[in-house]
Amino acid sequence: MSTIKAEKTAKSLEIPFIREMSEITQHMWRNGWDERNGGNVSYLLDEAEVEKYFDPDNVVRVIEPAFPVNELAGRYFIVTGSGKYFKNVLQDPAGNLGLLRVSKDGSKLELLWGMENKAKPTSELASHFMSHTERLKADPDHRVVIHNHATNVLAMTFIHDLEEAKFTKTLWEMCTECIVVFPEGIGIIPWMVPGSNEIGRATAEKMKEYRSVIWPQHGIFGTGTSIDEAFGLIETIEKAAQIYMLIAHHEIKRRITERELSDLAAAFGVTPRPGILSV
Ligand code: 2HA
Ligand code: ZN
Repeated sequence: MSTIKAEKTAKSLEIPFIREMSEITQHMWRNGWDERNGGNVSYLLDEAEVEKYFDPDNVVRVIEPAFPVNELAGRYFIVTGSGKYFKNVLQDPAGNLGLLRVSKDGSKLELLWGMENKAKPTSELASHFMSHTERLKADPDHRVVIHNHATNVLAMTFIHDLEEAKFTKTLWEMCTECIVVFPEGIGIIPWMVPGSNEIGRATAEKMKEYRSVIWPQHGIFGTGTSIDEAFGLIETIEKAAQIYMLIAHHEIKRRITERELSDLAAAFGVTPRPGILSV
C-alpha cells in the first residue's frame, strides 16, 4: 500500500461508523461466516453524526437503485460494496464501503464517500433497505441489518424441519440464554434466488415480526439498534445452531424443559412467542 493510501485509510478509520463497519466485517470473516464476497452490512446513520465528518452537499456519484426507496428518503447509510470481500474492508474501507444518502424523492442514491473504482452497493440492497423500512416501523431505534453465511445456521437448515415454531423451539433448547435474546423467535423464508427484489420483499415481510430471518441453505439476516445488537443476535443464534450440530447425532440425556424455558422467560421479563411452548 502506498503511504498516501495508508494515511487515507488511517484517517477514515478515525471516523467511528467507518471503524465499526471495518471491524465487524473483519470479525465475521475471521469467524468463517463470510467466505469470498459473502455477506453484507448496512447501518442507518444519524444525519448529525454524518455531518460531523462529511459535507452533505458534496455528492461524488449518483446511483440508481433497482427498486423505489421512498420510505427511506433523506436517510444516510453506510453499506458494504457489491462483490467486496469482508477480509479486505479493514485494510481499504474506501474501496469496500460506501456512505450513501437516499435522495429527497427516494428515487436515487447519493454517494458521499467510498465505493472507489466504481464499486456498487451490496447486491442484497433490496433485502437491506426493505428490512430497514419494516424494522423502523416496529422499532424507531432500529439501525443495523447484517447478512452473513453463519456456518452452523446454514448446516442446520439441511437437517432440521424449517417450520419457524419448530426451528425456534430447538434453538431455544440449545442454550439457556436463547429465549431471552430472541423471545420473538426466528423468521424463515423458503429457498429463493438471492440478490432479487422478491427475496427482499419476502425477508422484509418476516421483519415485521422478527429481528432475524434465515435464508435456508444460504445464511441469516440479523437486525438491531446497533452493530453490537445485530451481531450479538446472530452470534447467539449461530451458537445455538452449533450446539445443535454437535449434539444432533448423540443420545440426549438431559434437556432444558418447557417449564424451565418458561421460568427463564418470566425471570428475565420477556414474552416468548405464543404457540411454541405448551406450558
Ligand atoms: O454476495 O452474501 O447473498 C454477498 C451475499 C449474497
Ligand atoms: Zn449471502
